[in-house]
Amino acid sequence: MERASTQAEPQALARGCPTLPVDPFDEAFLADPYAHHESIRDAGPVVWLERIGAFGMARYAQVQAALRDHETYCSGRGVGLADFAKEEPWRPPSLLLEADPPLHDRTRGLMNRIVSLKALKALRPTWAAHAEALADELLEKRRFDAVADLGEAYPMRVFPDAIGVPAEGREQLLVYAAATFNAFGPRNAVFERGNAIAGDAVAWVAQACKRENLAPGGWGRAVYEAADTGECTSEEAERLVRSFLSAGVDTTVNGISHMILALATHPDQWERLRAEPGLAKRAFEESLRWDSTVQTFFRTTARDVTVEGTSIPEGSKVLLFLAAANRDPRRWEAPDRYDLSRATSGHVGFGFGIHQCLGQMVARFEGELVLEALIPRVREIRLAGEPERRLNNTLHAIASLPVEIEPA
Ligand code: 8QM
Repeated sequence: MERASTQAEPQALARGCPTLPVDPFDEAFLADPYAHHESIRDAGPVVWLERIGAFGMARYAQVQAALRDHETYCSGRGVGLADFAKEEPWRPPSLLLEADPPLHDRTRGLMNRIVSLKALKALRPTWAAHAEALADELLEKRRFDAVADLGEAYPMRVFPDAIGVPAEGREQLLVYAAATFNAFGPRNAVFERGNAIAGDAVAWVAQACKRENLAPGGWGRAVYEAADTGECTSEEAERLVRSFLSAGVDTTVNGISHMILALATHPDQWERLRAEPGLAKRAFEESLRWDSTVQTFFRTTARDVTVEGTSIPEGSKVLLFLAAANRDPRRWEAPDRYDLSRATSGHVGFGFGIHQCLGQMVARFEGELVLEALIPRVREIRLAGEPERRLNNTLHAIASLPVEIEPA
């Protein structure tokens, strides 16, 4: 096997930082990003990625500092490779993810009130019952695909109903999300493959975001109710509902799938979790640190900035390797180990700063409820075949994960 570090050897210091020839969106990289992270982290605190024409940061300290400094590292020019100041966005920009204050703070404030702890607590009994029913079905099967039958099945049973989207055609949410997350990368073959089949999904999502198609009592309708009180316009409400549908599915699908992968490949940790079910929260959190679903996001510099001696001019794209930061040995001890003893706080799997994941409580609820259903029922989880990857420009995604479980 060719060593990733050979490929990423620094070539020059033209910009005051190492230039790397590695393309973080080519298929070899996307198939196994963790094989490449070390060479990027070790090259320096800032690198120039000549293949994509962007700076990169892969160490925890710099990634976290950039996320914290939203004035220097803005989001309004896009969090993908495309600079919205120069290029047409793939879709009308998100009013949350691809917005800066003051717009961002207004939209974020109203969305935070909808996705409140109180709202989640109201859903908890239903979501717990779904998790338990699903766990019983999986025990009947014994052998199943932890992606299709659990990672996808669970969020698809609970999340679209919480938003209130139509039942017919919901599978389009997965197609839409894959295309959306690909669009943060370059227009490479991975993007083109997803985009070629996304037309129907884009149209379905656009319809699902309309007020008349959203069920009363759901979070979708609640956004329009905020429009009624003047907190946003109804056009903004439509696009904010789109944010729920963009961000809420493929992320939790792969988060739950990776959590199962972590536990299936670390049987000692599953045993410990069964002995100490109170560790369920940490088990999910550590799985996000260990394998971060959202691998990367870009920022754009809103002014000239110097980082550890490297001058980054205004208008530069900077690729933040969240997943590499979450395994930076400068920050984490034995970072490649999935370890329930670890203090996971500070991981950047949900980002950091003002854009930190709006749905993080939803994701945690889902992850924990799945675990709480499995822990008392399942003695052992083991791989029953090779996991298959699904390449995506932003997400670390799994296409299938064959597992076998033993009843408790
Ligand atoms: C990623 O459309 C949006 O607002 C949006 C899309 C994707 C995400 C967040 C927001 C981080 C999960």
